[in-house]
Amino acid sequence: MPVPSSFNDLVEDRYIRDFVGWSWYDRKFFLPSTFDKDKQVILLRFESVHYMTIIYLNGKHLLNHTGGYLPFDADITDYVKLNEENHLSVAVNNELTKTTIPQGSFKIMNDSANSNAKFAQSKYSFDFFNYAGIQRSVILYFVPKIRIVDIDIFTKINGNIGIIDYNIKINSENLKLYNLEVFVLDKNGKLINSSKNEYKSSFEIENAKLWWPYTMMSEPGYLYQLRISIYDNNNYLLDRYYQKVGIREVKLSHDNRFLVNNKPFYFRGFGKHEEYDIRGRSYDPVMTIKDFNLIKWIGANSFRTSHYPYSEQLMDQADSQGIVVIDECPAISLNGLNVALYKQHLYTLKELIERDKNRPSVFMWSIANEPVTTNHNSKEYFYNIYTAVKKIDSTRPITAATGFYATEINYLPPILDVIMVNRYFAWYNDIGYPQIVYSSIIKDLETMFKNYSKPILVSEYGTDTISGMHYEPSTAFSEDYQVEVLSEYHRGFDKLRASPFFIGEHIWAFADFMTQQTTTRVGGNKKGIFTRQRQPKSSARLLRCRYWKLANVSYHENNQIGFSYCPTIFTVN
Ligand code: BDP
Repeated sequence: MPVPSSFNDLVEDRYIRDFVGWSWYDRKFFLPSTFDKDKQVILLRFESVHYMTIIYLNGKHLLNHTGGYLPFDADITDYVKLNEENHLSVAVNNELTKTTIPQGSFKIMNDSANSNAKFAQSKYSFDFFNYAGIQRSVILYFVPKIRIVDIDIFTKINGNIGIIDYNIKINSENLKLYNLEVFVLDKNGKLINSSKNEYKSSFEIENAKLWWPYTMMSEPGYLYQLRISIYDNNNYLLDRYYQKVGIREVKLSHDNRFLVNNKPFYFRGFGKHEEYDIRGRSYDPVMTIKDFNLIKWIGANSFRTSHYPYSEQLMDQADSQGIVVIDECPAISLNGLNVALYKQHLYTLKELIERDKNRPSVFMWSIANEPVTTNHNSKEYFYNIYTAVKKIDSTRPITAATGFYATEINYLPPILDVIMVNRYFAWYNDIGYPQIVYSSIIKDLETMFKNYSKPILVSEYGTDTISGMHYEPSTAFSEDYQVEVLSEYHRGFDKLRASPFFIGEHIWAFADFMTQQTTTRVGGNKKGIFTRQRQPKSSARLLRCRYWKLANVSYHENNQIGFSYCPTIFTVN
């Protein structure tokens, strides 16, 4: 099996595609004796293995990890053999249970006619295929024994001054033995500030170039760098790390707007998946760049990592291209809340924040998607999750997506800073009647705001659409129907935009994606604006016209003034 990749779609075998249980990866590698055990350690880093992992090196148990989409590493210095072959074994189990994030189940079933034909059924209530395997890279690397182990960055602005608060940790208690040097470099590597032996301090940068989202400023995603070095007392360089820093501040205003650098920010973009043909949920450098180019082509400024953390390389693109991210943990469709689930949920959130805390593109943490929050015990569960996350990061608003209507009992919204809502008017309700969308979305969101007084973002709306299918008058699944339904939502959004609480619109979904097999899915979920191969459906043109209009930019990459991607209206004389 190649790494990185999901194993499911690589073989012509139904059993392997749908396999649930333990699979094993084996790899031999050679390390030369030039490695210096007194000065260095060897780390083995797994960027993502889905879902449960047990690692053995040379037959010895190294570590266990639970959770599918976040990195973990191990110090293998004392386990490796130098000048010899080493044997790495990775056992991966993709079985989901009531206490995994996300949840699922696995059963041996009787056929429905009771003919004694049995089959193994994996079931989950989330709507994406449970791809598995070593889905992101595995990296073997050397680091110095005394080294930088953690960096926390917080940025603020005060007039034209950009403030970078930092906190650097090294793996030694005896700081007197070392000298720490921190340089602030601009994008071109020019030194603009520095400090000596200050592990926790601040830089003030006059006329700072701020990190702005795409289309909000002509140079979006501006990144400074901290060059952090530790020397021993003989001025010998022990470790150096380059940490990118985008100076920006996000907050909610008293009148419920979302602000970036004190300016209102309106989210326009997508719920996405990180998944592709054949390779499944693997990091793909080619497709990642294609997706970012499409996001920019269409004039979006943001996306949600629905419904799990995406690869670090993809997140790097968001930072450097100025695309805003709502960073979601894999707690999707939680139901039957329990203590073990809570522990795993919080553990996953901690890992996520640990990984992405210094990313300027991450504007909010999404703690769940459509959990069942109609029972009273969900109140305590999510309040505790919220409080724990706030304790770790008080600088970013916390959100979650809810599928409940404004009139239903729902314990989640009062807990959140920002409410995300997933809505399927004229699809899961009243299919075939796009005319109900306009008044339904307005009524629902206005009631929601009346009930909770929080900023609201529509995090999903859409219809399944088979690329190339056309009907006039439009019918469900046709491109025409998707365009019509989206247009009705847009009319509603334009009315809602007059109120500050309505802070954005994310369509479901960026591209078609694979799901488990059900009678409502024809080769996966087809709500994409793009096909799974990233070709536009008719709705992509509609969205391109709308998003660029909303962007309201007075400049454009091609320096066209007064450009528009909306259809030209022909007049007949
Ligand atoms: C929403 C879910 C999303 C699904 C979508 C759909 O959040 O994961 O794919 O519905 O049904 O409720 O297309």
